[in-house]
Amino acid sequence: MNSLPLGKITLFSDLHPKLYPAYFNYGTAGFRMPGKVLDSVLFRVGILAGLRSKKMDGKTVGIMVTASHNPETDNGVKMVDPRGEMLDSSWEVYATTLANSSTTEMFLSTLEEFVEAEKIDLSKPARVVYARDTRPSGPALVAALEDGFAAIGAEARNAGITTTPILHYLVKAINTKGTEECFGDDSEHGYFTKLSEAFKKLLLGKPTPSPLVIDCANGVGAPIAAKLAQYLAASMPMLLTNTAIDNPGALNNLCGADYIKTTQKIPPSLMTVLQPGQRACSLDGDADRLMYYYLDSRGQYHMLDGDKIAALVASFIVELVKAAGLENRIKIGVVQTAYANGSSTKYLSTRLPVKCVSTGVKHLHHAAEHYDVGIYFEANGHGTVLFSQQIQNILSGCQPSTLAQSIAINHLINLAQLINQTVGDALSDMLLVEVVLAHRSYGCVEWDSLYTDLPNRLVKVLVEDRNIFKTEDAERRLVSPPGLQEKINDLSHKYDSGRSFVRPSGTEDVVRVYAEAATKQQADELAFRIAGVVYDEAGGDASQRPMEFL
Ligand code: NG1
Ligand code: ZN
Repeated sequence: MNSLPLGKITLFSDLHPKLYPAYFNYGTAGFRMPGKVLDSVLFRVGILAGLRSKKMDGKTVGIMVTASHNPETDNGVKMVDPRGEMLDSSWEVYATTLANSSTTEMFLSTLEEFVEAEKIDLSKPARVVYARDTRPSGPALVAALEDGFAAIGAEARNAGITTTPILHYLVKAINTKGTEECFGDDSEHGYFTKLSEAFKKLLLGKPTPSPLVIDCANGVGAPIAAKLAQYLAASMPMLLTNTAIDNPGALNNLCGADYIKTTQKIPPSLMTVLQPGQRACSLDGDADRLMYYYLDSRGQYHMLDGDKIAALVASFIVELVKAAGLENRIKIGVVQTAYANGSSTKYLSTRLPVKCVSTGVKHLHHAAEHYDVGIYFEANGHGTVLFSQQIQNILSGCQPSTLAQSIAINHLINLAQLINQTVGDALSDMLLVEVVLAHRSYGCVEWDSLYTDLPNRLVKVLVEDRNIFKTEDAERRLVSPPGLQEKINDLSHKYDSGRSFVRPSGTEDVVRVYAEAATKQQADELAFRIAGVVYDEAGGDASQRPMEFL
């Protein structure tokens, strides 16, 4: 087939008309909107994924139907490139244009222009693998996606209900099958086997961890963590909570990683479950984010976020590389965003190079690829560690001269297996944390004491047009509206250790204000004062002005 099957696409497209005037934008998290408006978008993404596969010489492309930590009524879709990574940004623009064509006719002509511009060889095969989370709107959206596959003639594999990171794993496993870079068996069984075997090897000779409470956000993490528990058996005792995937409205509601990070509170459902000193963690709705927390002996809540995970993991890897005698051959680095707590940046910078990039996983991932071992975590708990192929080859070919070196090298090899290097993976990251805690003989308190977080506050501001906000320097400075950054600086300087920045969200129609300062009261005050200034500059309806919270 050397031209688009226009007749077939028309027939199917008429079944999935664009009914809503909404503007669809393929942002940092793909398309994300109320589930009910997404039918036409899913159909078109099905076609686009087929074309992406053709463009990539018939390699398998992934599609995940999820809205992550958003409320249950939202849904979304994102594409995964053949190496298991996020869709190439140049295609995000095409996705947006195709999703917004108002009629089948316009959709077809845009599609034809796009095939021409990208010089897509339509005779190539199209292969896709797709999955969804547990949202009630998922089945209908998947049906629309499947119509897209049928319209373009893609060979489609349904991975069922699974986590975003497992879908990324499958994409990479399928595309590396039978090659030197084989990522693992291309099945959920392959994923669980890879993780659980590496975990057991890394814990050999260490005491079994005490039971870990896992808040599954009433989402897809629940059935998947339950399966993982079977593979890990007695090596990792887990207490799964918030597993009610069939309870309407329960997903991400008063629980989950985003609730933990944004409210800085323990989920109410864990109040009676969690014992002082016991480790707990929360996944988000598609299980790619992870937050840890605990109650101290006085019953006070402490959060161990993505920054604390980065600090724990980075210092462990630095030590292993030294113990392996490879510190001159392996360049390790950490990547953060402006949301990283100032104390974490200080802690990490004394140990290894730290780079700050714009918000969004793709920026972190790409920056981490510049190191031999690149560690990246967003404060919100999304992150992973990348080991370059060259380093993995060096590790497996290494001739250690001492027993200590040999042990350290084996640990590094097993870590590279344990970590889902395609994308942040709450379950893989959780096992990583447990490994480091076991090796260090740390409980939560010792881990928490690596450094003390600066109190911080994140505030959303509803403005008329968030597009007038433009930033530079990894989103740490506003260049537009003019003069606003100076006001932010003046206010920040009034507070001890004050730091603040303002940027437009990539996933919500809001502007975000982040502030940190020496005390909680100061951080709150700074955030709300800046939110007020932002609102006065660009807001609309006065009832939406952020209220002072002191
Ligand atoms: P936006 O809405 O652009 O702030 C949010 C998160 C990001 C990232 C994306 C993608 C914060 C402050 N922002 O982006 O870190 O995770 O969603 O899901 O947490
Ligand atoms: Zn997520």
